[in-house]
Amino acid sequence: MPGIHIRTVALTTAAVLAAFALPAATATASPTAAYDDTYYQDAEGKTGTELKSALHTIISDQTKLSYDAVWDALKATDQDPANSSNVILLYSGTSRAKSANGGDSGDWNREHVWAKSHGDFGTATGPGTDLHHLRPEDVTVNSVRGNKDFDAGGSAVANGGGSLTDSDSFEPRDAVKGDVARMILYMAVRYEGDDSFADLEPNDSVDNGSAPNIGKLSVLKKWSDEDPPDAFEQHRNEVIYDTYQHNRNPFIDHPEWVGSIW
Ligand SMILES: [Ca+2]
Ligand SMILES: [Ca+2]
Repeated sequence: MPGIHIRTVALTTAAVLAAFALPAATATASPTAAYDDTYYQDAEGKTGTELKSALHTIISDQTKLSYDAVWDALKATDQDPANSSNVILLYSGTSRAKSANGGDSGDWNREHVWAKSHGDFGTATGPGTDLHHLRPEDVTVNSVRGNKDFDAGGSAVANGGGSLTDSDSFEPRDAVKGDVARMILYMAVRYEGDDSFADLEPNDSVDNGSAPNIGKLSVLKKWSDEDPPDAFEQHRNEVIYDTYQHNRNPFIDHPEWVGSIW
């Protein structure tokens, strides 16, 4: 009965592969679960506005950087895993020399994913220097994004790595859509109007102007689902926590909290 024998072997191989796949997935989640009984202790068991409030208290305990100190911090948080002399540019996705930081064409500069005009917080120590939403980006691409809200659609951004834009919105390349969503939602929880800066909140608009809001929330939630945290995003959360601000982005550790709060 050779036919049956071969089928049995095939099934066994599939079962072995499945058995390997499950522990691997669990292992990926374990580094952040390590913080549940310590860092996130006061958020445990909470949902909705209670969870948001508990997380606000937890992540507001942080070291704050000067805007000048952000340059060197980004060289560490966004270092190219394949080349320690370079950083990875958020929207472009390309690797560029750390030493090419500046304001000229061909340089990279400090992109505020929560555009600083939305709430007018500028670059004073506070939301404008918070590493959890600051990323290296090509000077020209950064300028194309400007202070636009996030939404799907538009035409290709030159050197934007697949990012799109139209007159009132910007769509990042697929690989960082979730990163962008989780950075925006971190800002919403961290800044609640109680430390001399505006209460930052997402909404479902693309014409927010200087209001302390960023859209579109429904699109950001979708992006967070479609692009879960990867090793690069988790690593930068770790570097910010260990070395610089000593606070964490809860949505990188627990992406399911996005749906619980919003
Ligand atoms: Ca990603
Ligand atoms: Ca807020």
